[in-house]
Amino acid sequence: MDQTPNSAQTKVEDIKLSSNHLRGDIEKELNDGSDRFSEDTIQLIKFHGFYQQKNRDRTKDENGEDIEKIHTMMLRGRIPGGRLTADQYLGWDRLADTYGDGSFRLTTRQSIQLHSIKKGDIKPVIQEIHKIDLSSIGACGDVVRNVTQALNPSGDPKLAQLDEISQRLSDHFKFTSRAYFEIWLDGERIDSEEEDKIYGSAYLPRKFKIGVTCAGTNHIDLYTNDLGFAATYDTQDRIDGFFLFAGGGLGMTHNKPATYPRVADHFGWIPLDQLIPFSEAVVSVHREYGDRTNRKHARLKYVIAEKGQEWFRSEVEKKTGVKFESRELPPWKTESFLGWKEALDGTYSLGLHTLAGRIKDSEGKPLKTTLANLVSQYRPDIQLTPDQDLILLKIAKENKDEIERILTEKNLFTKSLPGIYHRALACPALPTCGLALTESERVFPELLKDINAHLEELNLRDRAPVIRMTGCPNGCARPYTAEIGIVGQQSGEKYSIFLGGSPEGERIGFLFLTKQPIGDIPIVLGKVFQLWKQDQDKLSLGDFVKKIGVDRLKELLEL
Ligand code: SRM
Ligand code: SF4
Repeated sequence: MDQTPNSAQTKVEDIKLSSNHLRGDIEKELNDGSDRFSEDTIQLIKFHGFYQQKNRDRTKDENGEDIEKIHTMMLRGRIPGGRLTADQYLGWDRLADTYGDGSFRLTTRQSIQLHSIKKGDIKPVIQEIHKIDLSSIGACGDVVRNVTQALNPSGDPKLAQLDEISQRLSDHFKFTSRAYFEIWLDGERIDSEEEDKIYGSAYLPRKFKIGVTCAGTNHIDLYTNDLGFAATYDTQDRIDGFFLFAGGGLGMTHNKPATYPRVADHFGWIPLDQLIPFSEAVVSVHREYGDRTNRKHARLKYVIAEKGQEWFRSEVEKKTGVKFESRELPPWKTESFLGWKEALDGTYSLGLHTLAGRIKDSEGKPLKTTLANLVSQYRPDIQLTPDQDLILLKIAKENKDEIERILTEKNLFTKSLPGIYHRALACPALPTCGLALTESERVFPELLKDINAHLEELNLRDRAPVIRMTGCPNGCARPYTAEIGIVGQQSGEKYSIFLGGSPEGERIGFLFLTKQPIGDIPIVLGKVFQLWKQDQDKLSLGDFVKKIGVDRLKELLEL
């Protein structure tokens, strides 16, 4: 693979190429006694699954003097489809106490993040994760990230076949460098290594995301992925192929129209045996044509948007030697996974809403301890969800009432959760995210409470829209495909509001207002809800906004 350095390329490209297959100086710097890695090494540790961060809250000591920021690490797991055993869940839970800040976080890609790990503790953390048969390999960095997968609360055998599919994709795109095993797991050292057959020595120009689901069900927000597969089934209910989608991605920069969120295009149907060849072809189009001179423009979505769908289709067909088949895509109709569901084998599952995925104990809500106790005692399998929630699976009927009693008593479960909470997401933002312009996760509960008050007042509780919030325009909680997206824009808690995404996530919402102070957001949304309620068509909020358009909406609201 010709991936020689070129002067126009970004520095990250040089760092990858000269890293000796992702080793760089990681090991040397790990033992240098400081709390941080160097700028170059910061780029490489991402491939090993962790980021260097600073706590952006801590600026002064008790005497009011500026304090030097302590660096800590945030580590993310590779957990295809968010599937965990009870022991694996408990492993993460323990790590949060031993090495983290006593909490962990379920992510929007069905993974787990541990924050506040000291540099010197990264190695034991990775070793502990290895002991529970998991890793953090390629959870971040310019490679295929955690593969997401549709949820299966009722043990549906059609959906269960996706376990093998997401695992196969995840394994296939795991980088082959032994660096991870050498550095973190004291694996055997080898003198020379062949370059990665999929990634080459420069890896991808940027991150790459894959999600798998079955046609008609969109828990994974399929259209936001670089590559998405929606399975179809033969007459015996066995997967026989996939609709293939490519070119989704959400990152943008405010006021820079050259950057934009984009939903993936549907390219047609491929048979089951073409899953890996087509995946490789799409990844290699990204590798070959992605812009290595500008990381803000390096995602596959820009290649497809600029070179065109027909160019992309023919490029992929040339690489695979197989043509996409044209088939009609069935409509999306995604069922909620929250609450109790009876599974086909007579056991039960419980979909539990967590609000922004933070698993911690807080006053009056001992979520972390209660979950750990329940998982230890009843040993459910677990599936993490792309909505930052979790599903406890395979609960025996006789334990159902007791589990519900415990969770209800601890204020962790209610059968009457208002609709606005069901699919609400918020990214971590401050204080850990170095890119945050505003708060998100920490202000979200209060904001949702105020927004919900308007819905309740207007009797719209059962028609509540999908709402998501982020602390910057990168889109980690996928605000642009939500019906309401609130996106951090400026310090001082000023946000852009996007409206008009669809409940099933097939389109990008429209920019409605900019630089809105957080306190004004519920008020303005309350006014939007009033207009929506008067509409005779009884559409979802997103479809209503699309129908009348944001400009007309602003006119009607005199904004
Ligand atoms: Fe993200 C960067 C958190 C899903 C788009 N994302 C970051 C970083 C690592 C900040 C950084 O680079 O320093 C954030 C760490 C914050 C912290 O303190 O924990 C971060 N992203 C997250 C998570 C944890 C948000 C969450 O609420 O769960 C999600 C982890 C997913 C996982 O397990 O792998 C997460 N990020 C996403 C998604 C949603 C998705 O993939 O479904 C997106 C939008 C889809 C996409 O990729 O386009 C997303 N994250 C970004 C971007 C913008 C990329 C771009 O194309 O411009 C960045 C910035 C970057 O990469 O430079 C980013
Ligand atoms: Fe950080 Fe922005 Fe992602 Fe939120 S959306 S986690 S603020 S990068």
